Amino acid sequence: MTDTTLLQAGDRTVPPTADMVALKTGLFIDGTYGPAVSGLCFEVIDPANRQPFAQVARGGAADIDRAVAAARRAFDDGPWPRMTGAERGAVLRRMGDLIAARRDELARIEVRDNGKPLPEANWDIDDTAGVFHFYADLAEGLDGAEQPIPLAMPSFTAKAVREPIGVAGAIIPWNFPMLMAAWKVAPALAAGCTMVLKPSELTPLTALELGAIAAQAGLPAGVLNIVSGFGPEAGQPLTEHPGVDKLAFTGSVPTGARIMATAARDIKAVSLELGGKSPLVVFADTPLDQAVEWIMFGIFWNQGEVCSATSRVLVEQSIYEPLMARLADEARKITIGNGMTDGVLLGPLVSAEQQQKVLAAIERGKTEARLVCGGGVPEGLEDGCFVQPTIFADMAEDAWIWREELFGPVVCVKPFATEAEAIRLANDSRFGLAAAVMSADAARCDRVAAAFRAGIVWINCSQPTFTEAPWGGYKQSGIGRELGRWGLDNYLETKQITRRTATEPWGWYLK
Ligand code: TXE
Repeated sequence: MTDTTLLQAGDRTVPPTADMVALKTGLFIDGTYGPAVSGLCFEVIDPANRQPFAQVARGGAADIDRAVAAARRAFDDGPWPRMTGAERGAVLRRMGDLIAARRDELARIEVRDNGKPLPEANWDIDDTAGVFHFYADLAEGLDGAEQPIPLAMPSFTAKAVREPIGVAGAIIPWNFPMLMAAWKVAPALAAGCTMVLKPSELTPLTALELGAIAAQAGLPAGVLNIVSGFGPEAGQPLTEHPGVDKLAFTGSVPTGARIMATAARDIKAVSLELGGKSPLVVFADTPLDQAVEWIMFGIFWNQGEVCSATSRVLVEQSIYEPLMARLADEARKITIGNGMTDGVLLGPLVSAEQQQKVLAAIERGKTEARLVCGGGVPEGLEDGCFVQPTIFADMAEDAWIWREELFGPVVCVKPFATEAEAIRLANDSRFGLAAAVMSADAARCDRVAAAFRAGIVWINCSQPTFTEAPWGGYKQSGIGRELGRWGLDNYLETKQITRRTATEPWGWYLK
């Protein structure tokens, strides 16, 4: 153990240290923190040194029952869905303000929990606050947003109104722990829903802290409930629970498929944000520096643990070798280390399991592609879950390494001869989350962007993500869109209200 003592989960059980604040580590149900019904906890591990640094309550089916009951009461009888959008917006705005005010401490928790470099964790927390502020505005916009519907038949009028869908169950991954919580919590609350949130067992701390932030901002008890725990123990009962009206999930394709199948039993609404193997197409007229910069950002940012990472790079034949040489040169220079250390650009992967998964994938890749650089654990960093920035080239179109999501700092590079070939290779994937194109020719960029079968397209960049814009995938990358006004739609039902305005008898049965 390093600098903290393991303690029982409950209220503020991890004491402050030099680089961390006190944390909430109990389940947040009906407005208060407390232990799991079983009394069990699990350890949270710092992937930079594989040491446990916190114990968190291990929620199970009984805790999900309590949390859903609280959310159900808050939805069926509580004030939240009945408030005006402006009133809800004011609470969301305060949540955003409180997150922004605690940016440094929350970012440091994120580094310990996930491994990412501190400057990237700072972005995450800034974005998290921004998401709450954005949906605060959209909540206000819901007031008076009913739509009159012109009808062909006289003596009837109709309107469409938007209403919260009910109790939402949200299950999130570990790559952007607090931001992924915000992507689901903020629009759900803006819409007037109540929620049970299950963070990833690998990174539960900042999401649990959202409970304290919500309470401080004046969110009524029971509106947001947070149950930390493992997928089969806490996630599965949440997806099966008859008291839940809607499921929102971000994570792997197999888990997403299981959630969809479970939701089908009682026809719950589902939105899924799943994996990707996104292409970045680089034409020869792209300035080399820019190409190298965005290729690197597209795959090494957040250790490549990004659903939209551009992990397949297609390079026009004439610049293939020079670009590869430059890329390898720059990749070797990346500073790897503990995310807390100044100047580090690549932290550890989230867990020993993820590290092993990526290292095993690299070994398989070595049998079907040329390893250009990286390919192992960086020297001197064997204590943490680190993987070198890794580049593969010259693989076949059907190579496993070219087709499967790895979720690590591993990029595959392939040449192409024509625009048509680039588009064909880019779209030849079961995924369709993101795609990017780089060229000095704007018309060509537009053509390629239109041809991509993906939900997110970047031109002359890769990865910039904006709260205002829709986010989600085609094909096996998911269903539905998060962020922007589309994110709000996930949590709204549409009701038509039709009124007969004539007063004379209808005269169908009663002539
Ligand atoms: O994902 P899971 P894991 C991909 C990435 C990664 C792989 C495995 O390729 O290597 O998935 O990661 C909860 N019922 N992505 O195992 O299992 C789980 O507790 C209900 C892509 O972490 O999908 C966690 O909260 N919930 C991705 C969440 O699902 C269950 C981000 C995600 O875990 C459950 C993360 C069940 N039966 C991984 N089983 C992206 N799209 O951004 C697990 N969970």
